Amino acid sequence: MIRKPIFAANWKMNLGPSETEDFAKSFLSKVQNRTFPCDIVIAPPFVSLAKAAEILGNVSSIALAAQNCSQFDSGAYTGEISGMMLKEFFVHYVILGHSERRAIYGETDEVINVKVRKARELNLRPIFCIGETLEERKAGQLEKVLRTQVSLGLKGLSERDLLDTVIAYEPVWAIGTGVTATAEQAQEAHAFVRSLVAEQFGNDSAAKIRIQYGGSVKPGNAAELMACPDIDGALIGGASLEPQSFLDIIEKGA
Ligand code: G2H
Repeated sequence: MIRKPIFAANWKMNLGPSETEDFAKSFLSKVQNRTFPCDIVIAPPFVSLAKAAEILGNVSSIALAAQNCSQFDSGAYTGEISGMMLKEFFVHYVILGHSERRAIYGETDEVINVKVRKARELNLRPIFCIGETLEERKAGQLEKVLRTQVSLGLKGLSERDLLDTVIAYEPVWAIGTGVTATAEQAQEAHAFVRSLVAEQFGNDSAAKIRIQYGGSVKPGNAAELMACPDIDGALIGGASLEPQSFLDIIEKGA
């Protein structure tokens, strides 16, 4: 089973519309007329999606993602953005359950599961994030934490919806810290996550689902991480803010 790797730029709260224009034009000049053996996804802040869509929306090798979406369709939810609204901006993926959403905004596994199912209802592809904190890892709770996040977060999905979902394993202690999990640590966690998917959805689905690694991925460590058999691409924060750096990661890892 060959899984197509997926490299996604998670810009977080960086690059407003004018900076997005600069990035998109520069990135486009580097990738146009090229084909890649992987999917390339860019997740700007909501307010930069229109500019990203204007420049990159018709580039077949690139898809846009949002960094979050509401679990609701519409109504009195001040500050929220629905999945249906995102679709008007050529958004095909949505990052859900990122550890920053869990830790800073209190998103629970149950809320994330509703968002994942809502995204699929709207034919958006979730990039469903999981990962343990350093305290949890040190306390020997890695497997327990991942098991809970996977079983609750993916609950109720059909096989088809599962396979249109990407899992991003991001150990919280490696996020934005410059500390990356070793390839061995990452592979071990990815293999375990794949075994959890097998328990919940069967071996065939587990063999097909894509599991990205995230947490301080850089041009210098991408090749080693991506060479691991259960790692199918990366979710990249800081190192995706500059076009050449993001492209270097794709070229080294794909
Ligand atoms: C993890 C990652 C992107 P960074 O959050 O999701 O960010 O690459 O900056 O650690």
